[in-house]
Parts: sequence; structure tokens; C-alpha cells
Amino acid sequence: MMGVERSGPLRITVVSIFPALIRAIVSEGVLRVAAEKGALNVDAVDLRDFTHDRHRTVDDSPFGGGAGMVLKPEPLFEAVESIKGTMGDSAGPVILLTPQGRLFCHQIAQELSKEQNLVLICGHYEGVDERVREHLVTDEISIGEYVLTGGELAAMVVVDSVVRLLPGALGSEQAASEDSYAKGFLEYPQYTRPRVYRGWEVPEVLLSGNHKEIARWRWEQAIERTLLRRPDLLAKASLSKEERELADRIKARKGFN
Ligand code: 6GU
Repeated sequence: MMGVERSGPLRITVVSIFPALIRAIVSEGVLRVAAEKGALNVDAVDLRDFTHDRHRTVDDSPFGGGAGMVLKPEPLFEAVESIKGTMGDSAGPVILLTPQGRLFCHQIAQELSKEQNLVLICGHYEGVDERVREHLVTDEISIGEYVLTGGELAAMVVVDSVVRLLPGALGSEQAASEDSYAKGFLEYPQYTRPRVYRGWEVPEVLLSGNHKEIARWRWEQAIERTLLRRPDLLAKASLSKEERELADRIKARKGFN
């Protein structure tokens, strides 16, 4: 897709042995609304539809022995080839969800959100025949350093975070560009009514109506929170000279360094 605007919805095809699970998730909330608005089109493809035996077998025991089962290559190749056949020249990445993949993050979500088509293959912990990795998939993604029973939840994490970045998918267009990870630091604290709850008061500045002061307070809170919880993020953030100086002053005041 590089550098070309997508026409129409981002089309995501998820290959899974639990397609009903995928459909359940995309039929609620923001994902559903994004589809209704024409920003997104998610298809769940049942891997078992690409088997040819009576038992619809998708896995087999590993050559060389060992515990667990391995996803067979034939159904995966046939499923992805069939999906790509419907995409023509706009076929995009074919991504295997696996704990061995590169670690998912905001930047990857942003890259994926610019594609025309995505194919997500839900792996299973025991593994996928290596020929699928070598000759079918173009990328492998993990969502974190822990092990899930299958790639379905990981695929849904990827879909969810990508959909938030699609133009026309969120209620307010600025919301995604204001994300903490887009800016490189964590969010400031938010409050709503009541002004006093169980004796706990909302910070006075937020009630002041002074927008300049409010913006400054939020900025300082965001910096402070990031310093405390994720100093690594702040070190990488792209701040203006002014912002960097303010961050350094907060750091000094709070006894960081
Ligand atoms: Cl993508 N799959 C599985 N099975 N476990 C994971 C994962 C993916 N990412 C983190 N753990």
C-alpha cells in the first residue's frame, strides 16, 4: 500500500479454528460501528473449511516426536490462497499471530492501519508447520511476553488497536492522534461529576475555566506520571525544546535524575 490512500474499508480476514469467537468480538462496540460506517470489513474464515477429510483435520503430531499438535500446512495454504484470490493486486501482509513474532506496538498498529487488506492467521501454541512460516506468511506478530492458548485473542487485540486508527472509525477524529502512545507519554488523570465523591475532591484547576492553566496542569501530570511509571517512554518522546525543559524542571522538582 505504501504511500497510496486506501479506497473503501480496511479489509481484514482472520483465519481461525474458532471463527464464531472472532465474529462475536467484531459484532459489538467500536468494531461494529466502524463496520457500519464503512471503515472496516472483518471476515472470519474457518480453517476447517479448507480440509478434505471427514473429520476436518487441521492438526497432526510433530515429526520427530514430542508433545502437542502442529497445524498442518495444507488447510492454511489453501485458505490463504483462496482469500488472496479475491483480493487481486491489493493483497497485503499475511500475518501469523504467534509468541515468536515481533512485539506488537502502536507503530505497528499505525502501519497496518494504512493497508488495503490484512490476513491474520491464528496460530496455536503447539505450533504451525514451519513451511507456513517460510512460504506463506509475510510477518509474525506477538502481543506480549506471555503465552496464550491460541492466536485468536491476539488477532482481536491487533484488530481492535488498528481500527481505532482508521479515519472515520472513532467518534472524534482527533482522539487517536491524542493517544498516549502516539505522543510518547502516558495520559493525564481524568475526572467527571460529582465534584466531590466520598470527600475526594476534583483538582481545583479543572474547575477554574482557565484553559491555559488546565492544559499546563494536564501536561505536567502526564509528564510526572510517565516519569514515575514509564521513564523509558519519555526518553524516546519527541518533545519541543520548551516541553523538554518543562519535563526537566518537573524531574528536578520531584527529585528524579
Ligand atoms: Cl500472537 N499467540 C499466542 N498463542 N500467544 C501469545 C501471542 C500470540 N502473543 C503473546 N502470547
